[in-house]
Amino acid sequence: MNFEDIQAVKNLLSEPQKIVIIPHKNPDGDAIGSTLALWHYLKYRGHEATVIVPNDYPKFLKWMSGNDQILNFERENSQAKSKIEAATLIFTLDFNHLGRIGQMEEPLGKLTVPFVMIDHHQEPSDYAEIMYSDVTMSSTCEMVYNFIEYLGDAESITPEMASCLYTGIMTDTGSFKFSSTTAKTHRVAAQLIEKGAESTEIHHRVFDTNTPGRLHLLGTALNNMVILKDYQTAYITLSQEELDAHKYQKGDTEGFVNYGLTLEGIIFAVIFIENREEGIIKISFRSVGDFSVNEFARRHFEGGGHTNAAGGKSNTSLTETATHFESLLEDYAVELARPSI
Ligand SMILES: [Mn+2]
Repeated sequence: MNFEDIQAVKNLLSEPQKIVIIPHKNPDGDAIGSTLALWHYLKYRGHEATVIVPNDYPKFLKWMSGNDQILNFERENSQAKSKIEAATLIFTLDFNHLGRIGQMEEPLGKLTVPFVMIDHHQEPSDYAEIMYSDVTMSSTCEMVYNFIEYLGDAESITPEMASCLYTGIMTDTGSFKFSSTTAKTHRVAAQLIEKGAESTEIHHRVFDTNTPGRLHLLGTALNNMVILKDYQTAYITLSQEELDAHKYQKGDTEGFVNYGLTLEGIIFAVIFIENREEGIIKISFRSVGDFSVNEFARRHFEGGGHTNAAGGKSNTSLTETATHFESLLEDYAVELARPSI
């Protein structure tokens, strides 16, 4: 954030505001952790603040302090709408395009109040008056930590806020292993532990919450894995039938895509998940090294994200999508034949 932006935020926050804080649709650990930490902070600063999520999120994120105060735009629609209409300031966190918030795009598009964006995804659109956008950051939670520090308030970070921020940094860095993890990321994490984040407990709460159904579904996913050695690529398919057979719950397939990358010599991993209700195939892409799944997802599957992690979708069947995907790889033969790190 540059000096002017910091001054502008200080100005905005110098008077009590009615603030709505919004993460992207299908919020993950970074989205929930960053919005709740900022919510605690803004309340501490004397503002009226509300976190409104576009839709529901997995149970393993529902333990964070302030979770019970979050409004779900789908479930508490009229309450959420009136909060949005009354807002004097909007924060959007962990996304950079209003298309990422589903049905909430409509009421937000009508607002004339200032927006503040805090985000680390590529190619931000320009809806926000104040943009703290940095694609080199590990997570929005690391940025919210910086944001509070820029405002001179790092001292005000409570154990609750520290736990929220630690959660998002931990989940968005794949437990501090992705290439976006810097020395600074570790320093921020260390600060958060010093401020009261219980790292062991947070790991346990987020990662050790498997149900038998989820582990069996993982078994099916791994069985379905197709390995394309020539392209150093591995992909997984999961049909709606397979999800139903294992009593699929939201969040159950979280992290499955990463298993492909644990194979020796694999640098590109994908999972295709059928969603019959929405009539689409949801896709997650992961890579190691400089093969950009962001570009791949943008170009072929109506998606995007980061260089090494992106999402997308397809409107054809599961089999057609997988076949189409395989047919695309030829064009990337050179990039996908490079030696991995
Ligand atoms: Mn993030």
